Amino acid sequence: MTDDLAKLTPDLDRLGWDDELEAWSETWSETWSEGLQDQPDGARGEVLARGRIARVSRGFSLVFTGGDAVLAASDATRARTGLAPATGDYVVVEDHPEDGPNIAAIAPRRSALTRRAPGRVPEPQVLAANADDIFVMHGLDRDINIRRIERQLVVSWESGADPLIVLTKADLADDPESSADEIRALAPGVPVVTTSTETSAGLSDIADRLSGGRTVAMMGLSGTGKSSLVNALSEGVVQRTGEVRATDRRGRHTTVARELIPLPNGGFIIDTPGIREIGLWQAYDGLAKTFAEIADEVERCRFTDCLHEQEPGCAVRAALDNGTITEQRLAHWRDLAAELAMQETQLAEFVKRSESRDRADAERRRDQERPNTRRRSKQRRPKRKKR
Ligand SMILES: Nc1nc2c(ncn2[C@@H]2O[C@H](COP(=O)(O)OP(=O)(O)O)[C@@H](O)[C@H]2O)c(=O)[nH]1
Ligand SMILES: [Mg+2]
Ligand SMILES: [Zn+2]
Repeated sequence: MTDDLAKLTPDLDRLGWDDELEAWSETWSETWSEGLQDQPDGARGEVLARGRIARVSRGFSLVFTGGDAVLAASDATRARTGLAPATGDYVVVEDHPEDGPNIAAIAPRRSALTRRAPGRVPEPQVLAANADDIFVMHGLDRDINIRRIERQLVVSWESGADPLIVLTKADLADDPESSADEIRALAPGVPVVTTSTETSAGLSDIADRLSGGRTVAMMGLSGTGKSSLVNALSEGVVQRTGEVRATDRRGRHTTVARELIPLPNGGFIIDTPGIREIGLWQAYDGLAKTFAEIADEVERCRFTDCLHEQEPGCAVRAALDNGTITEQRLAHWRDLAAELAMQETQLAEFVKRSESRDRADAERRRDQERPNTRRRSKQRRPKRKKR
């Protein structure tokens, strides 16, 4: 935590702490201090700072406060509110006599880049909060994976921020503009820019997106040029390459944590390194926005539960016949919709299982409180047989 990020301390204004956040924190503080009145003197915390989370790692958040950056415990927040603090969150930090600095409150998020958390439990994970734009990044040094772009667009639209497709390493492509055109055709309504940190092509377009204190979150596989872009945009002020890095098994260097990086032009960029899989999390709006031409037709099908196969009055089939929808887009849309449907099933099962577990726990507790129940007598140790 003793790297350059902790030394960068943009003031509250620059962090985007506006009237709305001020009003939120005031309302919050009033309710909070009322709640504290019931607590004994020694257990009362006090507000230490307001700020924005620069990084979350291992139960701690580094918070830009305008003054010195503060390291605050995040786990307690999650336990108390069910919300895990995320990079980019606006927060109030409390200093507690026993627990030390911790995140006392998280402001309502204006956008939240959310994926399904890795692992078997169906739950969301916020990768970046309060971004204005999401850069969906792909390197022109390899074949473009359109399915990956579509998936990233679903997640981006769902976040509430606007996606922009950034094609990096334009210097390595024969004809970057024709690649951009191909992608424009497959991602209707999403701006596409090509850049190169080698030649500086397209960098001013990118910088414009970040001016006026805007926040951008980057999404892209390792090696697509995210860190290089940060270096180029920061004009050497923030040297990311070689810092805050760990060596992975293959001996390559990778940035390890999601970080909110202040840029000289007033903007912020959030790097999300090391993310290979973006699982969707209940991203119905995002899916509809990414495949708008299909979503429009689905609305017009005669049956609300139309599967767009052989049903009469299916607008999707009709649009396929007249060419407003392509087979490819429909197939990709079906796969992503199926992923969301599968998740609903998993979620329902998970809720059912945890409800029956809760019931069982409650029964066990009741039994233990009640003396002389069958369950208790069963626990008695069997008598040892005499030899
Ligand atoms: N030729 C060229 N190479 C680039 C460009 N941007 C990044 N690279 C190289 O691509 C590799 C991965 O870049 P990096 O920024 O670390 O990717 P990250 O994993 O997304 O952060 C590095 O070797 C960079 O030097 C570019 O615009 N042109
Ligand atoms: Mg990187
Ligand atoms: Zn239909």
